[in-house]
Amino acid sequence: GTLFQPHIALFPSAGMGHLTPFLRLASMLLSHNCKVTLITTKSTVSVAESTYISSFLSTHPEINHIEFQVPPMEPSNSTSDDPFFIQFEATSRSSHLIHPLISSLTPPISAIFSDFVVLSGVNKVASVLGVPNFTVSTTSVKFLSLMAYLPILTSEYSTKLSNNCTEIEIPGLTPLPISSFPPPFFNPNHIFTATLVSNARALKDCKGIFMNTFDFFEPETLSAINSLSYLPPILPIGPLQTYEVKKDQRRYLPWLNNQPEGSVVFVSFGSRTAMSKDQIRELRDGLEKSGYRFLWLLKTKKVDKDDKEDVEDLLSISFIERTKEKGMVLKEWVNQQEILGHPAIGGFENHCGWNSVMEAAQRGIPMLGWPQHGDQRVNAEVLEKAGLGIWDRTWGWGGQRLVRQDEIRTKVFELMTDEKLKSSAKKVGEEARNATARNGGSSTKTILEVIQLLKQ
Ligand code: BUP
Repeated sequence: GTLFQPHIALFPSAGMGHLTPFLRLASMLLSHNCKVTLITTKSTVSVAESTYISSFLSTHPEINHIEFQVPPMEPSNSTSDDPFFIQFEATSRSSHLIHPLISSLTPPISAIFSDFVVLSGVNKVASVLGVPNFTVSTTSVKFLSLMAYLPILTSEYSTKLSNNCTEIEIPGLTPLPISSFPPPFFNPNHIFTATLVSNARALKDCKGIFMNTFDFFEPETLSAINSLSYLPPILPIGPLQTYEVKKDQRRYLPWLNNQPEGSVVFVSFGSRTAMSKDQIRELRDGLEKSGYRFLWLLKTKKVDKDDKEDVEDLLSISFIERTKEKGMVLKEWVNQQEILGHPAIGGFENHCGWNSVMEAAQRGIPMLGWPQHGDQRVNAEVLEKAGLGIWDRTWGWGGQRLVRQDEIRTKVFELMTDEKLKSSAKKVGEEARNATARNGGSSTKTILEVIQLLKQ
């Protein structure tokens, strides 16, 4: 009948990179008159996650919140000590256990939107409940296509990676350089790889895959992946729009307001990068030598609550003194969307986490990519091809080698002076805003079609 209110259960996985797109999607669903249930794990890895969840819930009391207690895993001789990977695996293994938590809700669930990392278990729950499960992918289409192919790839490593090949051919897609594969992918037993492989096998059984991207950004990969018979429809619905409430304590704002338009490099490597002290010093000197103004978000630990060192100790008081007119260094959570939207920002030096890429795309801010781990090198290829940014492949993965101050200075200079880059990034921004336009944007249409379907 008419006016049926679909009830959608959202189930994100660990880390801000995963939580963020889900909260943005939740806020969009609410604005389209859907009922939303948010499933989160009982304890989160980072403080940022729990802060975002509680502030989101308090601004949206109409949301039904379910806390899922993930059964602890037997202490094993794990292949990784990354707390996010460990949480991925634990949640992935037990995701089918959400069934009793959502089977008797009123009104009954009409669909589940779940993270790639819990896909396999949630597919089973969805099929018992007789509702569709859509995957929400938190990466580029190019990296998704690599993950989708991973089960085949890991079983064929011996033949594929034999004679020193430098690229992998995935049917229908442009070849991927081996150097862009996340290093754990070469070990099929690594928990990151094993978790992705088991969920990749389940991709074919979900109803569709929401992607935080837009047609203009990855045209070739999008059309190629849509022709692969082993995948459900790919649904580009990005860039997902911010909902974040502006906080009062933003001591960077008055500083930013005083900087000339387009003059500041915003430097941030996401919520999960632990940069070594040596590398931080090279970056510090490279930034200073570039002569550009900078707003630098400094992090030394993978998990926020472990990050306790002082800016002065890390960078030296004399550096802070010398650069106090030109630069600001922060060691706190900021509203990144708001910073990227500030007229003073002229460039973004970043790890190429997919949310960050989409946030820069939305504003047409040129990027200097410095991929650190995971999907980030593949993402860097994508954003370079789209005209949003540049990166230097010889810098390697985060921590692989010390990138010297002069290399950093040179690239920052290029980022801030390349006029061709500026105009192609601007074009990306226009296309991103077209895609998300309320009337007729391609991404808007795609999500509205799904909601419409669920309303019937
Ligand atoms: Br740090 C930081 N403020 O201080 P990514 C991040 N963010 O708003 P990541 C802030 O968190 P993965 C801060 O705007 C983005 O939406 C940022 O996601 C926001 O990278 C999100 O960019 C971070 O995808 O996650 O955190 O490294 O490794 O999963 O990509």
